Amino acid sequence: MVMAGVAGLLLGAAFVAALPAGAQAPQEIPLVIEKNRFQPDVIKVKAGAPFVLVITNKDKGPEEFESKDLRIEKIIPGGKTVRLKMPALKAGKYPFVGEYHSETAKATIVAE
Ligand SMILES: [Cu+2]
Repeated sequence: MVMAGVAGLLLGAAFVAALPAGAQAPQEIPLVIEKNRFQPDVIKVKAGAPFVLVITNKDKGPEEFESKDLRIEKIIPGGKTVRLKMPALKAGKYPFVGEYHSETAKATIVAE
């Protein structure tokens, strides 16, 4: 019964592949830009799990989320919310800035 064996394997593979998406949507973490600062300025995430930063810019002007370590640059228009999908990170600290106000807009993602 080779066919049954193959079908069983395929079903098993489909089941396993479907699990991560269905069982665990990536964690959503709110991040606010206000008065040219990030709030909070330390974001703790689980190492090895992708997540979504939900960034709301309460200022009038645009800001740019920029992390050299993560090679991410994303403009957040004034008054808008942008969802930024983040990759699974190894344990460590990942600083980022708001490039347009990098003197004040400084924060860190801590994966642990
Ligand atoms: Cu930039």
